[in-house]
Amino acid sequence: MELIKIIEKFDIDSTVTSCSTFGSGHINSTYLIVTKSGKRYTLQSLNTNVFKKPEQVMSNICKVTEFLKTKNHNSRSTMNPIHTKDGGVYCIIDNKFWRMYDFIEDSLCLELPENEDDFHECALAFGTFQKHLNDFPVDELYETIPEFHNTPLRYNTFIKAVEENLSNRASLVLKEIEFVKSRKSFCSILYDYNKQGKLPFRVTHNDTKSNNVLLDAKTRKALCVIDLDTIMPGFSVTDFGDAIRFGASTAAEDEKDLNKVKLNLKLYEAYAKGFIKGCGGLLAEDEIMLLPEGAKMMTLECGIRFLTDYLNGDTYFKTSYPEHNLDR
Ligand code: ADP
Ligand code: GN1
Ligand code: MG
Repeated sequence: MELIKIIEKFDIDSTVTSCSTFGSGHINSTYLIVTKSGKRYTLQSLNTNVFKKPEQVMSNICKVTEFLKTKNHNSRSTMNPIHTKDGGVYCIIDNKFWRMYDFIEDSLCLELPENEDDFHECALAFGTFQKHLNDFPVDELYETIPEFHNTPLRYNTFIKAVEENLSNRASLVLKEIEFVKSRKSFCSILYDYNKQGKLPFRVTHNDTKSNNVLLDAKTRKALCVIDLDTIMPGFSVTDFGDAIRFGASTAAEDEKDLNKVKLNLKLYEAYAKGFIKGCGGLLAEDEIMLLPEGAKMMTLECGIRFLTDYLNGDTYFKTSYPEHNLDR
Protein backbone atom coordinates (compact mmCIF):
# COMPACT_ATOMS: atom_id res chain seq x y z
CA MET A 1 0.00 0.00 0.00
CA GLU A 2 1.23 3.47 -0.85
CA LEU A 3 1.33 5.24 2.48
CA ILE A 4 1.99 8.57 0.84
CA LYS A 5 -1.53 8.48 -0.64
CA ILE A 6 -2.87 8.21 2.90
CA ILE A 7 -0.55 10.77 4.48
CA GLU A 8 -1.59 13.33 1.87
CA LYS A 9 -5.13 13.23 3.21
CA PHE A 10 -3.97 14.68 6.53
CA ASP A 11 -3.31 18.34 7.21
CA ILE A 12 0.35 18.16 8.28
CA ASP A 13 2.97 20.85 8.28
CA SER A 14 5.29 19.89 5.40
CA THR A 15 6.50 17.18 3.06
CA VAL A 16 7.13 13.70 4.42
CA THR A 17 10.74 12.50 4.38
CA SER A 18 10.37 9.09 6.00
CA CYS A 19 7.83 6.60 7.12
CA SER A 20 8.58 3.40 9.07
CA THR A 21 6.71 0.77 11.07
CA PHE A 22 6.70 1.42 14.78
CA GLY A 23 5.63 -0.01 18.16
CA SER A 24 4.68 -3.48 19.32
CA GLY A 25 0.90 -3.39 19.79
CA HIS A 26 -1.12 -6.57 19.18
CA ILE A 27 -4.01 -4.89 17.39
CA ASN A 28 -3.32 -1.87 15.18
CA SER A 29 -0.52 -1.09 12.71
CA THR A 30 1.52 1.97 13.59
CA TYR A 31 3.95 4.02 11.45
CA LEU A 32 6.26 6.83 12.42
CA ILE A 33 6.15 9.72 9.96
CA VAL A 34 8.89 12.36 9.77
CA THR A 35 8.48 15.57 7.78
CA LYS A 36 11.03 17.88 6.18
CA SER A 37 10.69 20.33 9.07
CA GLY A 38 11.61 17.54 11.51
CA LYS A 39 8.13 17.27 12.99
CA ARG A 40 6.96 13.72 13.66
CA TYR A 41 3.56 12.00 13.66
CA THR A 42 2.16 8.53 14.24
CA LEU A 43 -0.02 7.16 11.48
CA GLN A 44 -2.19 4.20 12.43
CA SER A 45 -4.45 1.84 10.61
CA LEU A 46 -7.14 0.79 13.05
CA ASN A 47 -7.94 -2.92 13.12
CA THR A 48 -11.56 -3.02 11.93
CA ASN A 49 -11.84 -6.73 12.65
CA VAL A 50 -11.49 -5.77 16.33
CA PHE A 51 -13.15 -2.34 16.24
CA LYS A 52 -16.25 -2.92 14.14
CA LYS A 53 -17.37 0.72 14.33
CA PRO A 54 -14.12 2.69 13.99
CA GLU A 55 -15.88 6.04 13.58
CA GLN A 56 -17.27 5.51 17.11
CA VAL A 57 -13.72 4.91 18.37
CA MET A 58 -12.67 8.26 16.91
CA SER A 59 -15.72 10.00 18.35
CA ASN A 60 -14.76 8.75 21.84
CA ILE A 61 -11.11 9.74 21.36
CA CYS A 62 -11.93 13.26 20.16
CA LYS A 63 -14.32 13.89 23.04
CA VAL A 64 -12.01 12.46 25.67
CA THR A 65 -8.88 14.25 24.43
CA GLU A 66 -10.73 17.60 24.24
CA PHE A 67 -11.96 17.04 27.79
CA LEU A 68 -8.50 16.04 29.05
CA LYS A 69 -6.94 19.15 27.50
CA THR A 70 -9.06 21.24 29.91
CA LYS A 71 -7.35 19.42 32.80
CA ASN A 72 -3.82 18.91 31.44
CA HIS A 73 -2.12 22.10 30.37
CA ASN A 74 1.05 20.53 29.00
CA SER A 75 0.53 19.85 25.28
CA ARG A 76 2.63 16.65 25.55
CA SER A 77 0.27 15.23 28.17
CA THR A 78 -2.70 14.55 25.92
CA MET A 79 -2.91 12.75 22.58
CA ASN A 80 -3.68 15.13 19.72
CA PRO A 81 -5.56 13.71 16.70
CA ILE A 82 -4.58 15.35 13.39
CA HIS A 83 -7.34 16.61 11.12
CA THR A 84 -7.68 15.57 7.53
CA LYS A 85 -7.67 18.26 4.86
CA ASP A 86 -11.45 17.95 4.65
CA GLY A 87 -11.89 18.55 8.37
CA GLY A 88 -12.41 15.01 9.65
CA VAL A 89 -10.14 12.96 11.94
CA TYR A 90 -9.81 9.83 9.83
CA CYS A 91 -9.83 8.61 6.26
CA ILE A 92 -10.83 5.33 4.68
CA ILE A 93 -8.72 4.14 1.76
CA ASP A 94 -9.06 0.74 0.09
CA ASN A 95 -11.28 -0.36 2.99
CA LYS A 96 -8.64 0.52 5.58
CA PHE A 97 -9.31 3.02 8.34
CA TRP A 98 -6.51 5.53 9.02
CA ARG A 99 -5.87 8.19 11.66
CA MET A 100 -2.89 10.29 12.71
CA TYR A 101 -1.59 11.85 15.92
CA ASP A 102 1.19 14.23 16.86
CA PHE A 103 4.18 12.14 17.93
CA ILE A 104 4.92 12.89 21.58
CA GLU A 105 8.57 13.90 21.57
CA ASP A 106 11.19 13.21 24.24
CA SER A 107 9.14 10.40 25.66
CA LEU A 108 9.84 6.85 26.77
CA CYS A 109 7.55 3.90 26.15
CA LEU A 110 8.45 0.89 28.29
CA GLU A 111 7.69 -2.69 27.34
CA LEU A 112 8.47 -3.56 30.95
CA PRO A 113 9.20 -0.98 33.67
CA GLU A 114 12.92 -0.93 34.47
CA ASN A 115 12.41 -0.27 38.18
CA GLU A 116 9.81 0.54 40.83
CA ASP A 117 9.99 4.28 40.18
CA ASP A 118 9.11 3.81 36.50
CA PHE A 119 6.16 1.62 37.38
CA HIS A 120 5.00 4.05 40.06
CA GLU A 121 4.96 6.74 37.35
CA CYS A 122 2.91 4.51 35.00
CA ALA A 123 0.45 4.04 37.87
CA LEU A 124 0.26 7.77 38.55
CA ALA A 125 -0.50 8.35 34.87
CA PHE A 126 -3.33 5.80 34.71
CA GLY A 127 -4.71 6.79 38.14
CA THR A 128 -4.72 10.49 37.24
CA PHE A 129 -6.33 9.62 33.91
CA GLN A 130 -9.19 7.99 35.80
CA LYS A 131 -9.49 10.92 38.18
CA HIS A 132 -9.56 13.42 35.32
CA LEU A 133 -12.31 11.48 33.57
CA ASN A 134 -14.44 11.12 36.68
CA ASP A 135 -16.73 13.95 35.61
CA PHE A 136 -16.68 13.11 31.91
CA PRO A 137 -20.27 12.67 30.63
CA VAL A 138 -20.24 8.88 30.34
CA ASP A 139 -23.43 8.78 28.21
CA GLU A 140 -21.47 10.40 25.39
CA LEU A 141 -19.15 7.38 25.10
CA TYR A 142 -19.71 4.52 22.71
CA GLU A 143 -18.86 1.01 23.88
CA THR A 144 -16.20 0.37 21.23
CA ILE A 145 -15.92 -3.35 22.06
CA PRO A 146 -19.07 -4.46 23.86
CA GLU A 147 -18.52 -6.39 27.11
CA PHE A 148 -14.75 -5.97 26.75
CA HIS A 149 -13.85 -6.95 30.32
CA ASN A 150 -16.89 -9.08 31.05
CA THR A 151 -14.89 -12.08 32.26
CA PRO A 152 -17.89 -14.46 32.68
CA LEU A 153 -18.81 -13.76 29.06
CA ARG A 154 -15.17 -14.28 28.01
CA TYR A 155 -15.39 -17.65 29.78
CA ASN A 156 -18.49 -18.61 27.76
CA THR A 157 -16.79 -17.58 24.52
CA PHE A 158 -13.83 -19.74 25.51
CA ILE A 159 -16.08 -22.79 26.14
CA LYS A 160 -17.62 -22.25 22.70
CA ALA A 161 -14.12 -22.15 21.16
CA VAL A 162 -13.22 -25.42 22.91
CA GLU A 163 -16.40 -27.06 21.57
CA GLU A 164 -15.99 -25.74 18.03
CA ASN A 165 -12.25 -26.50 18.01
CA LEU A 166 -11.86 -24.63 14.71
CA SER A 167 -8.09 -24.96 14.63
CA ASN A 168 -8.08 -28.63 15.69
CA ARG A 169 -5.73 -27.68 18.51
CA ALA A 170 -7.90 -28.52 21.53
CA SER A 171 -6.22 -31.89 22.13
CA LEU A 172 -2.87 -30.07 22.43
CA VAL A 173 -4.03 -27.87 25.30
CA LEU A 174 -6.11 -30.14 27.54
CA LYS A 175 -4.19 -29.04 30.64
CA GLU A 176 -4.71 -25.35 29.89
CA ILE A 177 -8.41 -25.91 29.17
CA GLU A 178 -8.83 -27.64 32.54
CA PHE A 179 -6.93 -24.80 34.24
CA VAL A 180 -9.50 -22.31 32.96
CA LYS A 181 -12.53 -24.54 33.63
CA SER A 182 -11.53 -25.01 37.26
CA ARG A 183 -11.66 -21.21 37.70
CA LYS A 184 -15.15 -20.70 36.26
CA SER A 185 -16.74 -19.47 39.49
CA PHE A 186 -13.94 -16.91 40.07
CA CYS A 187 -14.70 -15.28 36.69
CA SER A 188 -17.92 -13.66 37.96
CA ILE A 189 -16.79 -12.22 41.30
CA LEU A 190 -16.26 -8.62 40.13
CA TYR A 191 -19.71 -8.54 38.52
CA ASP A 192 -21.14 -9.96 41.75
CA TYR A 193 -19.52 -7.11 43.72
CA ASN A 194 -20.93 -4.68 41.15
CA LYS A 195 -24.44 -6.08 41.67
CA GLN A 196 -24.00 -5.65 45.44
CA GLY A 197 -23.18 -1.97 44.84
CA LYS A 198 -19.53 -2.37 45.91
CA LEU A 199 -17.86 -1.81 42.56
CA PRO A 200 -19.13 1.04 40.35
CA PHE A 201 -18.63 1.45 36.62
CA ARG A 202 -16.36 4.41 35.87
CA VAL A 203 -14.81 5.83 32.70
CA THR A 204 -11.74 3.62 32.38
CA HIS A 205 -8.92 3.02 29.89
CA ASN A 206 -9.24 -0.77 29.73
CA ASP A 207 -5.82 -1.51 28.20
CA THR A 208 -3.32 -0.35 30.82
CA LYS A 209 -0.11 -2.05 29.69
CA SER A 210 3.04 -0.10 30.48
CA ASN A 211 3.55 0.37 26.73
CA ASN A 212 0.30 2.35 26.62
CA VAL A 213 1.76 5.17 28.71
CA LEU A 214 4.64 7.51 27.94
CA LEU A 215 7.14 8.82 30.48
CA ASP A 216 9.17 11.98 30.00
CA ALA A 217 12.53 10.83 28.62
CA LYS A 218 14.52 13.28 30.75
CA THR A 219 12.74 13.15 34.09
CA ARG A 220 11.14 9.67 33.73
CA LYS A 221 7.97 11.21 35.17
CA ALA A 222 4.46 10.29 33.97
CA LEU A 223 3.72 12.14 30.76
CA CYS A 224 0.82 10.87 28.67
CA VAL A 225 -1.63 7.98 28.49
CA ILE A 226 -1.92 6.67 24.92
CA ASP A 227 -3.85 3.94 23.03
CA LEU A 228 -7.28 5.38 23.76
CA ASP A 229 -9.33 2.99 21.61
CA THR A 230 -10.89 1.12 24.51
CA ILE A 231 -11.98 4.01 26.75
CA MET A 232 -15.37 2.84 27.95
CA PRO A 233 -17.26 2.30 31.17
CA GLY A 234 -15.35 -0.28 33.23
CA PHE A 235 -14.11 -1.10 36.72
CA SER A 236 -11.20 0.79 38.29
CA VAL A 237 -9.86 -2.53 39.53
CA THR A 238 -9.53 -3.94 36.01
CA ASP A 239 -7.46 -0.92 34.94
CA PHE A 240 -5.28 -1.62 37.96
CA GLY A 241 -5.27 -5.36 37.31
CA ASP A 242 -4.24 -5.29 33.66
CA ALA A 243 -1.30 -3.04 34.48
CA ILE A 244 -0.17 -5.54 37.13
CA ARG A 245 -0.67 -8.52 34.81
CA PHE A 246 1.68 -6.99 32.28
CA GLY A 247 4.08 -4.75 34.17
CA ALA A 248 4.61 -6.44 37.55
CA SER A 249 5.61 -9.67 35.89
CA THR A 250 9.29 -10.55 35.98
CA ALA A 251 9.18 -11.56 32.31
CA ALA A 252 7.58 -10.62 29.02
CA GLU A 253 4.00 -11.61 28.28
CA ASP A 254 5.16 -14.25 25.78
CA GLU A 255 8.10 -15.67 27.79
CA LYS A 256 8.32 -19.42 27.13
CA ASP A 257 10.31 -20.34 30.24
CA LEU A 258 7.69 -20.24 32.98
CA ASN A 259 10.39 -20.41 35.67
CA LYS A 260 11.15 -16.82 34.74
CA VAL A 261 7.57 -15.66 35.15
CA LYS A 262 6.81 -14.44 38.66
CA LEU A 263 4.86 -11.60 40.24
CA ASN A 264 7.28 -8.97 41.54
CA LEU A 265 5.62 -7.79 44.76
CA LYS A 266 7.83 -4.69 45.01
CA LEU A 267 6.54 -3.60 41.61
CA TYR A 268 3.01 -4.47 42.73
CA GLU A 269 3.36 -2.24 45.76
CA ALA A 270 4.84 0.63 43.76
CA TYR A 271 1.94 0.44 41.29
CA ALA A 272 -0.70 0.19 44.01
CA LYS A 273 0.66 3.29 45.74
CA GLY A 274 0.90 5.27 42.49
CA PHE A 275 -2.55 4.24 41.26
CA ILE A 276 -4.33 5.09 44.53
CA LYS A 277 -2.46 8.39 44.69
CA GLY A 278 -3.23 9.21 41.04
CA CYS A 279 -6.94 8.48 41.58
CA GLY A 280 -6.81 11.22 44.21
CA GLY A 281 -9.36 9.96 46.73
CA LEU A 282 -11.75 8.75 44.04
CA LEU A 283 -11.61 5.06 44.96
CA ALA A 284 -13.99 3.80 47.63
CA GLU A 285 -12.73 1.52 50.39
CA ASP A 286 -14.31 -1.54 48.72
CA GLU A 287 -12.58 -0.76 45.42
CA ILE A 288 -9.21 -0.50 47.14
CA MET A 289 -9.86 -3.83 48.88
CA LEU A 290 -10.67 -5.41 45.50
CA LEU A 291 -7.51 -4.26 43.69
CA PRO A 292 -5.76 -7.64 44.16
CA GLU A 293 -8.81 -9.46 42.76
CA GLY A 294 -8.59 -7.16 39.72
CA ALA A 295 -4.99 -8.26 39.18
CA LYS A 296 -5.91 -11.94 39.36
CA MET A 297 -8.98 -11.41 37.17
CA MET A 298 -7.17 -9.59 34.39
CA THR A 299 -4.40 -12.17 34.34
CA LEU A 300 -6.93 -14.98 34.05
CA GLU A 301 -9.09 -13.09 31.55
CA CYS A 302 -6.21 -12.22 29.26
CA GLY A 303 -4.99 -15.82 29.43
CA ILE A 304 -8.49 -17.00 28.50
CA ARG A 305 -8.53 -14.59 25.55
CA PHE A 306 -5.13 -15.77 24.24
CA LEU A 307 -6.15 -19.42 24.62
CA THR A 308 -9.49 -18.76 22.91
CA ASP A 309 -7.67 -17.14 20.01
CA TYR A 310 -5.27 -20.10 19.80
CA LEU A 311 -8.27 -22.46 19.64
CA ASN A 312 -9.95 -20.28 17.00
CA GLY A 313 -6.83 -20.27 14.79
CA ASP A 314 -5.24 -16.89 15.71
CA THR A 315 -7.79 -14.55 14.19
CA TYR A 316 -7.78 -11.72 16.80
CA PHE A 317 -4.31 -10.91 18.15
CA LYS A 318 -1.31 -10.33 15.87
CA THR A 319 1.05 -13.30 16.20
CA SER A 320 4.63 -13.79 15.01
CA TYR A 321 4.69 -17.62 15.01
CA PRO A 322 2.10 -20.43 15.31
CA GLU A 323 2.37 -21.01 19.09
CA HIS A 324 2.53 -17.33 20.00
CA ASN A 325 -0.94 -17.06 21.52
CA LEU A 326 -0.32 -20.23 23.53
CA ASP A 327 2.99 -18.91 24.87
CA ARG A 328 1.28 -15.67 25.86
P1 ADP B 1 -1.73 -0.62 19.57
O1 ADP B 1 -3.21 -0.41 19.73
O2 ADP B 1 -1.41 -1.42 18.39
O3 ADP B 1 -1.12 -1.11 20.83
P2 ADP B 1 -0.67 2.05 20.21
O4 ADP B 1 -1.62 3.19 20.02
O5 ADP B 1 -0.46 1.58 21.60
O6 ADP B 1 -1.13 0.85 19.26
O7 ADP B 1 0.71 2.47 19.55
C1 ADP B 1 1.77 1.54 19.42
C2 ADP B 1 3.06 2.14 19.98
O8 ADP B 1 3.40 3.33 19.26
C3 ADP B 1 2.97 2.58 21.42
O9 ADP B 1 3.22 1.51 22.32
C4 ADP B 1 4.04 3.68 21.50
O10 ADP B 1 5.34 3.10 21.59
C5 ADP B 1 3.97 4.31 20.13
N1 ADP B 1 3.12 5.52 20.06
C6 ADP B 1 1.83 5.54 19.69
N2 ADP B 1 1.36 6.80 19.67
C7 ADP B 1 2.38 7.61 20.02
C8 ADP B 1 2.54 9.03 20.17
N3 ADP B 1 1.54 9.88 19.91
N4 ADP B 1 3.74 9.50 20.54
C9 ADP B 1 4.77 8.67 20.77
N5 ADP B 1 4.69 7.32 20.64
C10 ADP B 1 3.52 6.80 20.28
C1 GN1 C 1 -4.11 -5.81 23.10
O1 GN1 C 1 -3.44 -3.19 21.41
P1 GN1 C 1 -2.62 -3.60 22.60
O2 GN1 C 1 -1.44 -4.42 22.23
O3 GN1 C 1 -2.32 -2.40 23.48
C2 GN1 C 1 -5.56 -5.94 23.54
C3 GN1 C 1 -5.65 -5.89 25.06
C4 GN1 C 1 -4.83 -7.04 25.65
C5 GN1 C 1 -3.40 -6.91 25.15
C6 GN1 C 1 -2.56 -8.07 25.59
C7 GN1 C 1 -8.25 -3.94 21.82
O4 GN1 C 1 -3.62 -4.54 23.50
O5 GN1 C 1 -7.00 -6.06 25.48
O6 GN1 C 1 -4.85 -6.99 27.05
O7 GN1 C 1 -3.35 -6.85 23.69
N1 GN1 C 1 -6.35 -4.86 22.96
C8 GN1 C 1 -7.56 -5.11 22.41
O8 GN1 C 1 -1.22 -7.75 25.45
O9 GN1 C 1 -8.07 -6.23 22.39
MG1 MG D 1 -0.87 -0.21 22.64
